[in-house]
Amino acid sequence: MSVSAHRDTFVRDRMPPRDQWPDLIFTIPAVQYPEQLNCVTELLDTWVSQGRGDAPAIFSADGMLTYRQLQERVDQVAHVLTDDLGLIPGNRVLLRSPNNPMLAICWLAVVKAGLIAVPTMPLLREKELVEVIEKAQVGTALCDKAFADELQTAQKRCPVLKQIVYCNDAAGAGLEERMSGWHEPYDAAATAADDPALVAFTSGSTGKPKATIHAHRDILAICDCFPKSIVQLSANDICMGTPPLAFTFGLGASLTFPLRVGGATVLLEKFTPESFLQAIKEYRVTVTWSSPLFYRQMAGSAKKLELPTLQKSVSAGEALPVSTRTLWREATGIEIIDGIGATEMLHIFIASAGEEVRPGATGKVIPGYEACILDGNGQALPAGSIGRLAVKGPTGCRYLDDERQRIYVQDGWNLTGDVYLLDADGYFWFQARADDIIVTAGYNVAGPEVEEALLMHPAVAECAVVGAPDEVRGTIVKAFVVLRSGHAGDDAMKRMLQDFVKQRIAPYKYPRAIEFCDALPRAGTGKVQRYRLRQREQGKV
Ligand code: 3UK
Repeated sequence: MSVSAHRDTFVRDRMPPRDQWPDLIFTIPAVQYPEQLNCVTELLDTWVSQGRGDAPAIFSADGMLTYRQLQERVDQVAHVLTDDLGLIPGNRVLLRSPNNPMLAICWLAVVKAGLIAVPTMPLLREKELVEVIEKAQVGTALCDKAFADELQTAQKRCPVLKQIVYCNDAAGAGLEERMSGWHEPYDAAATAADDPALVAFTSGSTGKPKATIHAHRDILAICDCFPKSIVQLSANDICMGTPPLAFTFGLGASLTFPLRVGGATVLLEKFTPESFLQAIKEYRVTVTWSSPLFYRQMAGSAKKLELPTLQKSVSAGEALPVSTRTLWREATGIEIIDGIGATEMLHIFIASAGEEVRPGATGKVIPGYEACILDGNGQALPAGSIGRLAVKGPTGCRYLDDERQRIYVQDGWNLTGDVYLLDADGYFWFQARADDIIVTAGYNVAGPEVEEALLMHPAVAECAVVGAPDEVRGTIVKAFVVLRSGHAGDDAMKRMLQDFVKQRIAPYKYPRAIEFCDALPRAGTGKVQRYRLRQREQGKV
């Protein structure tokens, strides 16, 4: 029996009932853990005690922090949280900041102290912050001064949020001042492996955001699967990514993965495609983590980018179009590692690298996880079929107090909401989110296939394809297209793109309507919000 350290059992008490949990499987040696563990001890303290305290851990605009310096600061913040502010294990702490060293320090301190981190996406506004605070019943927030405004207005509507402590305040007050009073090492809370460490909110395309619960063991399990077997990360690696640490893709990519192997991370508060490329050179980055669109923008029109240290690039969050994969390979020589992950699963569970890559496919299920595709009745389908993606592994979905648990988890499988084709070699080919399948004139059209075809045209910078209501045809395929600069969005361009698509995929899939726009609606994770385009179209009739 494991012994929980949580004296505040709010989150533990709101886990789904055991019979609604997904199966958790620990089949590979890499994910055997003791019943008691604090993941920050494993990610940080072990390196210092093993004599690697002087190795670089975090690079940023403010300079470099070694593992020892990082540990010192983490221990200071942990003291402030529990000894100054009086928090007890199991309390939730909201984190709000751009990606910078202080955010990393705060995340590690919260978890080391046995508290539960509730990171928030930088783009969240007052209304969404209120939802997060109320749902997770957050009493304390650590907030970068630059992000104070929205949180302050949210606090007025949330009596539960008693205290906000600011950091990176030019006035020098706040968290840093409190930290300076602490010099002793901090003993990590003696948490159970399955004590909750993180409540991560989904980007929530529709309805109320969902809060996913992840334990100390889950944090280690994601570090010991994808980054080790597929990326083959090592202590020599320097990682740099675009996703915020509040998005679990970014948490792994830019914090826990590099720390787990004794490597380093570069944390950038702001970047553009150009400045990110510059930073790869400046910090001698070896592995980048980003979204398909950002790789496309970085590849730009340049045929050759001089990035001598860069060895690997990981893409996740959305399907990686073949044309984007090709552009990045032509620019850098690197074959992108595409991977599908989900907030519910914490990180990536299907991916392939190097020689194993099949352009157009996401990849194979990674060691430690199992995946299959199911028909409408929950029966596994044979290779060659298209169905609902189902996955299980050492991590899985546990929503905080949410009816939708029964939708995501069925018969022990996590159902991500994606439609995939599984081929005879075990490769998974993304078709669409189930909600994004367009039914037009009796045919099923997967929007991403039409998008892929459009993206092959050199005039197209980005695009999104949805079903739009049509008086005659019921639903038609409609494309929203952002053109590269120098191209005009006129009728001639529409006809050219329509013909272009017809030549590449079955003609009935071509977009009958095309609308040119300056940008696509995107969530803070970088994902295109197709539902917003759909809603707009439905609002027109
Ligand atoms: C979609 C992909 C095709 C897919 C995430 C890596 O994206 C992450 O989590 P979210 O909860 O969204 C999950 C959904 O996003 N998706 C993600 N990656 C791919 N579709 N190809 C891909 N490579 O619909 C999935 O169900 O925001 C990604 C690591 C951690 C994450 N949380």
